Amino acid sequence: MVSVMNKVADPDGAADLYPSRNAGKPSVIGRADPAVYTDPEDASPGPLTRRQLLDYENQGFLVLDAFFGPDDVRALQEELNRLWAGAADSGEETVIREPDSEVVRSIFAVHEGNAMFRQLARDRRLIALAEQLLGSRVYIHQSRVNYKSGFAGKEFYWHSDFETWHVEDGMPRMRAVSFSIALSQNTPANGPLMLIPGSHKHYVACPGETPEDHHKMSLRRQEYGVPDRASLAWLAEQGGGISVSTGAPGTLTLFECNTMHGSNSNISPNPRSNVFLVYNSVENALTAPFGGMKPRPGYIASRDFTALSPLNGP
Ligand code: 6CS
Ligand code: FE
Repeated sequence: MVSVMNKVADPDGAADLYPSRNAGKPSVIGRADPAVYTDPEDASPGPLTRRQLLDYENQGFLVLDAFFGPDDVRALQEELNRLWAGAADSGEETVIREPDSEVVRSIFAVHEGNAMFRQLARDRRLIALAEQLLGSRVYIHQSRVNYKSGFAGKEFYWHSDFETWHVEDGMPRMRAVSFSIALSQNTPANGPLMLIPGSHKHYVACPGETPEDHHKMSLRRQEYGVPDRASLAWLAEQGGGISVSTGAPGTLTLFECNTMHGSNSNISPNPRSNVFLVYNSVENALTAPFGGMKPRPGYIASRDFTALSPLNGP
């Protein structure tokens, strides 16, 4: 099943270790990067314990319950609701609507357009976590609020974020991490994040070509850059199944940029709202898209690589 593709040079001449969407058939490529860029045996302690670092390296994700307290959660939920109300009739490109309705699905670049989420992205604890995992200073590659409304919130089909960020944004290596902060109850019934343990160790090269201005469709319903069913079945078998990230508001789920994940449609009455912050290493700054297309807009893939300094806390 696993076949290693030839390495293909990218537009800048550096070897493309992770070619995808450039051949008819799908394939699974071995990962060439660590998940944790600091040595778990390193004596200088960081927010994550040696055990947690080893679990993240092996699983490709970690779930930290009650990471944010009730006061923080309430403030973020009120801000989320304010953003939602303001987006209803908005024509902003950062507002993404469901594929078959005008219901708001996501709002991108909240770390730039909103003071509270800008501060959240610079939370000292989050930056310390990202720097420990990525072994360097970090910046925000992408932020978004996903609403997954009751009854109307549609699925996010299985995908590796890195596959898209590599092909369409020019992210060279696997040295980024997504932080998903639950701002509603995430239950088995309202379309929670599903992850395949260990899937980050394999890179699934996807079939097909990337359409022009793909993001105008993919952020509503992604149909390119999605793995084939045989590769997905193989990953799930290798990983021992599928994990579901549930938890109360304030739960923090950290998942590696290449961890295969997705979520089902929400047919429950209750929304599944999360804010996502993607931290990339400043040593992994975007280059030209490896797929050869023009770069996606900055509200989806930031090209401000300035290292973040923490804003709050001791
Ligand atoms: O294309 C992207 O960058 C976005 N698409 C998905 C399904 N996950 C990552 C990100 O939000
Ligand atoms: Fe994703």
